[in-house]
Amino acid sequence: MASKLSSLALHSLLVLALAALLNLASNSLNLKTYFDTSSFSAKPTHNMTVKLYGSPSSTCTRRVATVLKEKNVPYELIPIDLGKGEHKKPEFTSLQPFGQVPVLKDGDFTIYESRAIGRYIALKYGNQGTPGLIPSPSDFEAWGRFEEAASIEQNNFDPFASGISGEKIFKLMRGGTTDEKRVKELTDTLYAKLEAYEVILSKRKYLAGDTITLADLFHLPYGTMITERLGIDALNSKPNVARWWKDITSRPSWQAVKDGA
Ligand SMILES: N[C@@H](CCC(=O)N[C@@H](CS)C(=O)NCC(=O)O)C(=O)O
Repeated sequence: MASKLSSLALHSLLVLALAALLNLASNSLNLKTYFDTSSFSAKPTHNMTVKLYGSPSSTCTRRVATVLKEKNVPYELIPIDLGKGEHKKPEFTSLQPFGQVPVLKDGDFTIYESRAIGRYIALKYGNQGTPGLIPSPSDFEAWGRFEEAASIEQNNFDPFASGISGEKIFKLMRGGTTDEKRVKELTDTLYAKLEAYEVILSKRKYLAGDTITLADLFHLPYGTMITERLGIDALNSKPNVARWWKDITSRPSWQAVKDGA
């Protein structure tokens, strides 16, 4: 009788243990809802850490990382392997329909386009880190000057610096060959554009005035790529441009991410 009872107790214990195990498994399945919905992260999102989806070495990812550093915003880099085509997979294109890095997730808010992300960070975290990276939109003149400078970077610098990098680096990575004639045209145009930079920077410390803004920082990734990786010395060829370039490249924010976001 006693042995029957103890085998019953053992059986009940086993049933209870099994139920507990099943409960644990189902809870851990439910926990999935607390995790990032993308397959790139298995880390809980409830700590609200800003997530930067990108490739540590990508220029646009590092453009955003510099701004995060300037604004003292801790972030978690969620690596997207461009070599494996992770940026073209549905998990990623559901965040960035063009299939390009970077993407930033701040709580429930998702944003892409590196310069737009930079503006968002500078405004949202306006009260911390480096002040004045973006002016208040209610200061019309400062705003206008800032947008002018940001537009200069996007239209008079980036197409040439990224174009040269595209020809001399990215094309080769895809198995193509560099079009040297196009590189020469882009390089000549870049030098000519920097004549105008020299005029502007002989009157102001930075592109939008006497304090640094996002417009200056946005130059860093491609400027460094053409200077350090390709040996094109355009940014050191004129005194005021060189002074400005030395200033912005020596910022701790850039030094922290230049070799990897
Ligand atoms: N305008 C976009 C450009 C993004 C972009 O070109 N990202 C590159 C890496 S720097 C990329 O994802 N390249 C892969 C591809 O276009 O397929 C931005 O500023 O965020």
